[in-house]
Amino acid sequence: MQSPAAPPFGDCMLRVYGSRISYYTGKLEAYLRYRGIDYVLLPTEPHRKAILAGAGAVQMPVVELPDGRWMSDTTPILDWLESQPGRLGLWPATQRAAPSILPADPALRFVARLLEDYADEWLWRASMHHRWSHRLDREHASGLLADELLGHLWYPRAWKRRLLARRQYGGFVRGDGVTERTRAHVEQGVLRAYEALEAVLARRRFLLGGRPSLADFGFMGPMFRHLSMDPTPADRMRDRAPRVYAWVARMWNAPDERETVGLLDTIDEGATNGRLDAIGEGATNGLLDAIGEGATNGLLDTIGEGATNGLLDTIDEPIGALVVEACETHLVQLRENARAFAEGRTRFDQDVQGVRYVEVPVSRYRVWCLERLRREWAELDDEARRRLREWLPDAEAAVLWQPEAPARSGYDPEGLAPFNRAINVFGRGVPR
Ligand SMILES: N[C@@H](CCC(=O)N[C@@H](CS)C(=O)NCC(=O)O)C(=O)O
Repeated sequence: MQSPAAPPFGDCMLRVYGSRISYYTGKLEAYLRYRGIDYVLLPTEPHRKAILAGAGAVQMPVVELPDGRWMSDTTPILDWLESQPGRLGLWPATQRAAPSILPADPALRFVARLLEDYADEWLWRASMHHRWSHRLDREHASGLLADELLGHLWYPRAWKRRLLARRQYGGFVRGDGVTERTRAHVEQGVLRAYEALEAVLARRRFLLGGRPSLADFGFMGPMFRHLSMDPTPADRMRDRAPRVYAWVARMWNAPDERETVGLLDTIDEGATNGRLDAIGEGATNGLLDAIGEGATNGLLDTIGEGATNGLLDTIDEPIGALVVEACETHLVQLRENARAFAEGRTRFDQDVQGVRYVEVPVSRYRVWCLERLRREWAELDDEARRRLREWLPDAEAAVLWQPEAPARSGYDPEGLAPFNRAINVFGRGVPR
């Protein structure tokens, strides 16, 4: 079957291959919108050959640059894009002097990286379970994907939907350790994340301050295209985590949110300022809004105008709770996965918060994730480590600083990511 040609690039426009309901595509799109970087979204499947040749692996998203280079993996993609404000014309002029999405404070920067990885790699299982285990959600997602990804194939639509649902449920739900024994824990993991996020968002508009950081973009993976859009978990989110629901919309509306970075500056200019009315969300003026969000919000924004530029410079209680949850779940899985990889196994068992997950698939990519976090830790100064260790639970977090790495991934040894030959998180895409 002939693949349709990708449309020509506009000036400085990225081609993002993915899906409009994909986890990581949503994360990347939120970032591109925030920075005002132009892109066109294309489905992966009709372009499989070109993606394999260009990026090395078919996954969502994969990005083709106007100069012919390919990028994959949202974590290094965001890092690279953040390092390019003045080059290639990708960043619009209005954004070139904008502050980084990484906190200036080293301990907070580490927190941002840890939370991004937790959202990327731990909440993935729960998000797949919510999408593919319930009939309503399965029907919703399989219909959308059949049309979007497989629309160019002549097979009957019902057959495509069945194929997709079986692949996703078999590989990413049953095949990733979601069973009668673990299901409750998988679902509680989302509720625990909601509880922590609700506490954070009661204090400020974004996770680490008055504007989005890397941690916010990480959480857009699970929270946007899955948990706030799939019918069953979206009901649950509206019910249990309305602030998270509102935050998802704020993140998607990020171009406007850029304006709120200087919240106090705007208030200083007086209540007649037009922008302030917009921030005021209705009858309240900007000043009341700022106070209404709690004294700490205004305070953080004030501090933010200095060295930290809108982001926190200390770990507070609600962020600390999220960090503990990430260590108890995600770091345990990273450690056990790495040990199993070192032993040459393809499946392993793990105990997470007292619940046993049996026969989960080993991921080489996640060995690399652990390597990256350990490298970040190794680069911290003593003061940042001391501040972090006040929050990190020793038993689960020691894998970050124990002298011997539990395994070596051998992936991207030259440090070329996101321009290296990519690998999938699992095998050839889906765990087998
Ligand atoms: N680490 C990658 C992960 C990308 C990824 O795994 N995407 C999923 C879909 S959202 C995928 O393509 N899975 C492979 C498959 O289903 O074949 C990233 O951050 O971009």
